[in-house]
Amino acid sequence: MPNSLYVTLIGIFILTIWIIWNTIYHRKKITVMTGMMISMVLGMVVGLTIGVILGILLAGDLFSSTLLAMIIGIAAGFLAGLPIGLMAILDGALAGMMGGMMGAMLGEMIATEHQDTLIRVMFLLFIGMIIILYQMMQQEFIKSKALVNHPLVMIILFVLFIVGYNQLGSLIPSSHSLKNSNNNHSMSANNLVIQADEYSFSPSHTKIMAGERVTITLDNIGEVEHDLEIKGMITEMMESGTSHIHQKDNTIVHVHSMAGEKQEISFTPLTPGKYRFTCTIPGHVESGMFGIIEVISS
Ligand SMILES: [Cu+2]
Repeated sequence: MPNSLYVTLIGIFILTIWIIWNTIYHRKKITVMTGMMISMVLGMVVGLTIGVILGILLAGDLFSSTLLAMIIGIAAGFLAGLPIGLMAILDGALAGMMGGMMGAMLGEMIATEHQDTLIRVMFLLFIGMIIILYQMMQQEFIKSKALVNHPLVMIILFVLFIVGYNQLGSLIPSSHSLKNSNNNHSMSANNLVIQADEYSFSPSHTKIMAGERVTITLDNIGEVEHDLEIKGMITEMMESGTSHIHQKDNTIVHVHSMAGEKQEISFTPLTPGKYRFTCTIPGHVESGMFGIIEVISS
């Protein structure tokens, strides 16, 4: 797991514990209304944020991500409501459940290229909400005079944190590309075999030379049909080919294989760069059927 993701998860954990601790410590001074507000906000933001992260990490397994996110959201709302009473518990647990469910769904559905940004946005929203919540608690019952509790100081700290946080590297584990860079049988020839199954490509990271004709064989070893599409790569297409090539224009490379079949497509990539390839069968890219093809200048 990347360090930035650890920072995010630890940040969520510490802030949640901080709010819960404050609720326990000041429980005698908290009215039912305030307590309900605290548990509701905390349950909802924890559920949502954790839900989005789990939805992304466990992409393709909406059941587990939803269940886990709901449990964590409910736990946060429950614990924040516990010192106050049953009304706050109910409010917090339900908000946590709803947040977890919605977050997991959003995480599952978001396109791969936006996953990183979404986690960042959710985490910063989380911190923003916690700051507002804490300021509310401060006005209602904490009434601390300490300088760090001043809204302005908190906002400055928050902005400094945003700057630092955005310096951190990618949040998304890149296990796919790491795993497959070892068995790199793609560099060798102009014949590239990419295996497809449910739901991944192997190798998912591959390199080809610009200006050289390449043949990609899509070897579908799975149980359902798959395809491979590269968008945005300027190519010179070959006239001849197998029946399953649906060539739209010279910026789309598309090859389709039924279960257990092999189909190939030949083309000459012209522009160096990194291109994403995906399976366009509905739901497959969301489940992890994508990869990177690098065109290296010769
Ligand atoms: Cu597929």
